[in-house]
Amino acid sequence: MKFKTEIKPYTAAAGGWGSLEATTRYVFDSKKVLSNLRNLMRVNKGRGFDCPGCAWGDDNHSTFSFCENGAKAVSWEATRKAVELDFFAQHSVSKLREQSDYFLEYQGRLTHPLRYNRTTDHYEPIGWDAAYSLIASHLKGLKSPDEADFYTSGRASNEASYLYQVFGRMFGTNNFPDCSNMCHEASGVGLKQSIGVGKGTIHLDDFEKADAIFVFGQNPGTNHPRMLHSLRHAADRGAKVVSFNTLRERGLERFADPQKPLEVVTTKSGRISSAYYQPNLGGDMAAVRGMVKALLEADRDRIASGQSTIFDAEFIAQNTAGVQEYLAAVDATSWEKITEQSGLSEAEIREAASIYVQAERVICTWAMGITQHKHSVPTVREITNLQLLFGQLGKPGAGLCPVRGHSNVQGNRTMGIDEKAPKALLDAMESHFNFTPPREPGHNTVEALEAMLVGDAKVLICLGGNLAAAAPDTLRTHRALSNLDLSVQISTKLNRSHLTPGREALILPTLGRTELDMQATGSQFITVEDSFSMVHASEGVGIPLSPEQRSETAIVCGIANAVLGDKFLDWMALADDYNLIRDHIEATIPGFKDFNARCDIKGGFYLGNAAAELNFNTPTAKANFSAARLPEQLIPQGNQDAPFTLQTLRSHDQYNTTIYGLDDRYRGVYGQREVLFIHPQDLADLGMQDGELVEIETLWTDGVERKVTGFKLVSYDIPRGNLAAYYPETNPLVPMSSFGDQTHTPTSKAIPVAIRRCEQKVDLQRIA
Ligand SMILES: Nc1nc2c(c(=O)[nH]1)N[C@H]1C(S)=C(S)[C@@H](COP(=O)(O)OP(=O)(O)OC[C@H]3O[C@@H](n4cnc5c(=O)[nH]c(N)nc54)[C@H](O)[C@@H]3O)O[C@H]1N2
Ligand SMILES: Nc1nc2c(c(=O)[nH]1)N[C@H]1C(S)=C(S)[C@@H](COP(=O)(O)OP(=O)(O)OC[C@H]3O[C@@H](n4cnc5c(=O)[nH]c(N)nc54)[C@H](O)[C@@H]3O)O[C@H]1N2
Ligand SMILES: [Mo]
Repeated sequence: MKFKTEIKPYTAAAGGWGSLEATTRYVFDSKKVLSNLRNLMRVNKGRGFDCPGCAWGDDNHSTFSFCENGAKAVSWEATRKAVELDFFAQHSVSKLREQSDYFLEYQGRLTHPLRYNRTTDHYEPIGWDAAYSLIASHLKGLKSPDEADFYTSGRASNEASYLYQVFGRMFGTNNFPDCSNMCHEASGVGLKQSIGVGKGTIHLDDFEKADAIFVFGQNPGTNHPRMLHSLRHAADRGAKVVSFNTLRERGLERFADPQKPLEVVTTKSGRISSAYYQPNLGGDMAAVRGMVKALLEADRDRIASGQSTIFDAEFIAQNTAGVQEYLAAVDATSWEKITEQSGLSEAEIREAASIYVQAERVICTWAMGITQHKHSVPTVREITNLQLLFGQLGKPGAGLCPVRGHSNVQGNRTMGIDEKAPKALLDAMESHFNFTPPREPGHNTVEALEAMLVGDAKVLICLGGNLAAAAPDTLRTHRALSNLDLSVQISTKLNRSHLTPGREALILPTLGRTELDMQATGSQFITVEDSFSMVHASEGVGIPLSPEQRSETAIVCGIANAVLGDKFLDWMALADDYNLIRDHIEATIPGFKDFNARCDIKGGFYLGNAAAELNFNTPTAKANFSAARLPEQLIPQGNQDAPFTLQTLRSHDQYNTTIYGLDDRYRGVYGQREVLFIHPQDLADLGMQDGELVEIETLWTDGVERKVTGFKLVSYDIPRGNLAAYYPETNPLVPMSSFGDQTHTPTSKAIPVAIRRCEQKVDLQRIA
């Protein structure tokens, strides 16, 4: 595969022609054009299937209910290309390891269960029953159930993930590491401490009522394209959209709506952000603290001149605890520290504060730019502090909105995929299923990897995902995975995790959400939960490529049955009829009353959110202000003198570790991924030029060398001293021991690094 490489600034708006063109290119590239299109038309409509792209809600207003990146996700899954069995006969695992992630997934869908043969270094076909028996013999042979880890990526349905955790707990462990541990963990932890519930408090239609929307550390143009519609409509009716992002992201600046045919034809684009601030990596807590400081000063001036307070005094008095300690912490934070740490000027921060205070109803959204830092929990809580001061909870058009990643990652948590499950969940499991669940917290993702490294974890089962590429510290992660006795990957496509087998390994090919799931009682649907706590039914339409592929739910039941038999549950009956699983969910998880009946509600049903109704399930029974100090340093620990801080992020042509293509259109990068964005003045100071190749080295405290080479410098609108490069190519640079306080989330947005010129120099085609 050869790609033309160039760097060419993108000048059009996000989401317009370019976007539709790209969508069709992907659809037509894959082999089954017509059924692909039909699939797309049904995404998020009627029963149909839920888009596997992201966790944004459904708006039901658009003619085409899909976005460019949703279309890529669907057609990538719906490909008719299959990895044939002779592929594995031809290629050894060691040989495949030399291939790129793009090459691996490009081979098509996995269609047959496979077992790794260590002697020949090849995967070989195995029958389903033999595969289940192999898993059972390993699990039953463990000294303790805690030697097993059950990983979940966020695509699994409510039904599959619910049974998966029931099985894991009946087996005897709480070891449920998941992708959320690397993603929005800080949102859950921070929000729970502040408002008693770890989820967003708003509905999708609140975007139609907000006067201002503050978007922190998020790139919706690429990662939540349907959110752009909400932002655009809000901007059109005069709401202010304020972005805090270290990079200038095209999708946040301007957006042409592909759902409005006229705009597409004229390429007329609307402005999205009314104001755009570029804080330092990790500088958002200081920026928000500064906004509050400015507002507190303004408030004191008003009070001194006999006017009323700008804060929502009544809300604060009735619903919150700890405001005095918080305001004291604000007073104790100097402007000097705020501007130094945020990288924003006092004038910029005061301007953002004045936009905020002029809005009656404010929504704050955020994603990985907020959650993948050492001090992410206090940052989430600082955003919450600001919202609490103005009573932005419990009213329409206002609230808190962590925008989730994987399409059902929020649902997975609701279903009990949680290594430190709340007591209520374990109690419900115990009384409903009549077994004694383990009570000790289990491994999160980093702890699971550490346990594998030292041999404390011996069996890993992965319900989706690609831990080998998604986890930090790639070399250590690979060593951890290959140290396992058995690694089981339930997957749709070939990926890096299949190439880091333990002593034994299985690949179990599964159906995707877009596909017909036929079981003994007929076609089954599953359910998912979006970022707005809406639960929807989803039913696939595509004909599976192979009769050997099984649904995730059926696979979980097959494994559980092989390990536990029908001692607690008739697993095979559950696999035959998912309605029965939903009955168990209804009996054990709050919010699912009449679950099966409510699956017919068009657009789904709302799970409810106590905090949005001003009921706070915290020890104080109030919403708690957090009086945390700003961190001493933005860089986690290690070498504080590191010349640069690197963030690792997503390009436009990828879904996490799935690489669809090598372009990042909105950032002007084509045909390549090994690029490093840098401020032009930093480039000049280094005596280097655009297009030169560098090696990037992490400066850390443990003496381990972490380096990647051959990254092409690209000057970009980014704060001085900050760098950006794509994930997963830069995962070797993220130390496993660098993670968020209280979350263990790898600090993927704050890696202290140095860069050095490499041998080769490449000329860049730069078109102004
Ligand atoms: N097409 C597509 N859709 C996806 C995904 C995908 O890979 N592809 N992944 C899904 C998943 S799992 C997730 S979690 C989400 C991720 O969605 P995002 O969080 O949007 O993903 P990232 O690419 O990591 O982008 C982080 C953004 O935050 C900014 N940023 C980084 N650090 C900071 C900071 O310290 N402060 C501020 N203010 N900004 C910062 C970056 O410049 C970038 O714009 O998307 C989901 N949707
Ligand atoms: N450096 C750095 N690292 C990061 C991040 C970052 O920003 N920077 N982001 C982190 C974040 S936010 C996340 S969420 C994680 C993502 O971590 P994961 O969720 O583990 O990774 P994915 O790349 O989403 O998983 C892709 C694989 O899932 C399988 N798959 C796809 N669809 C299905 C399905 O329907 N069922 C099953 N069973 N399998 C399926 C395919 O085989 C595919 O290869 O990565 C984290 N890692
Ligand atoms: Mo994520």
